[in-house]
Formats: sequence, structure tokens, C-alpha cells
Amino acid sequence: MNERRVVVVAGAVFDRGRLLAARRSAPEDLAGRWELPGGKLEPGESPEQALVRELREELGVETEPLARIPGEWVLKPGYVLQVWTARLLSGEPQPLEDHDALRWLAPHETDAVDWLDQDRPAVAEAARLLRES
Ligand code: 9L3
Ligand code: MG
Repeated sequence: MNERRVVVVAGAVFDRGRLLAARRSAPEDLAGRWELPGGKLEPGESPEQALVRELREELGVETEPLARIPGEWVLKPGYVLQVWTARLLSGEPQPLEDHDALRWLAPHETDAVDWLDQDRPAVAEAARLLRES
């Protein structure tokens, strides 16, 4: 059972005191909702490696994972979401794949977008970290 579990990793990407939000363009039932960008682990990858790869593919940026946000959220049967904070190292994020808009949110703006339900607990913790930093 355990080996059939799919882990989706997402990044709470911080830069200059702001949090990156990405608007999904697919699938249809999620399009228009905002998420912490990321995707599925590939075989043999660590979660951190998967996160760096996904953010490179989807946004064209280099990032450094910082710390896991405690918790794990069920997306659908057999799929769980894990979230890491990450620091932008280089590049300006662009919606290259799977997104049609990006926003950098200041601490007071983190509730301003319609986050996917499953991302909300991690976003709340990321916003708390942002306000503390
Ligand atoms: N998902 C939920 N929250 C997120 C991410 C990155 C992904 N922050 C969900 C949406 C999809 C599934 O996980 O149903 C796989 O994500 P992707 O590979 O389509 O990004
Ligand atoms: Mg993705």
C-alpha cells in the first residue's frame, strides 16, 4: 500500500519578504485556483530534488529548499501533499507550464487569492513565517 502512495511536493517560495502564488491553468476543476507550485515526485528523487526540478520546469527559476512545513495533506486517495519553504536563488518566475498567472504576495496579502483548499493550512503557516521574518 505504502509504495503506491504518490507524494506531491510544493514550495512556499520566499523572496524579499513575499510569498509566491501560482494560478493553475489545468485540470479544469482546479483551473483558476491558486497554489503553492510543485508536482509529483519521480522515482528515485528526494522530495527536495523533486521540488527544485518542478520549480525549474514550471517557473524557470532556481530555488533552495529550506525546511519542511510540518504536516501532510491528503489530495485524493493515495495522493498526499508535502510542503517546503524555499528561497529564490535566481531567475524571475514565469508561468511556463501549468499556470497562467503568478503573484508575489506581501504578508498582508496572503489571503488575497483563492487558494486550493488543500494548500490552505500550509499557506497559513508560510504566511506566519513570513510575518515573523
Ligand atoms: N496539488 C495541490 N496543491 C499543490 C500542488 C502543486 C498540487 N500545491 C494537486 C493538484 C493535482 C496534483 O496535486 O491534482 C498533482 O499536481 P501537479 O503535478 O498537477 O502539479
Ligand atoms: Mg505542478
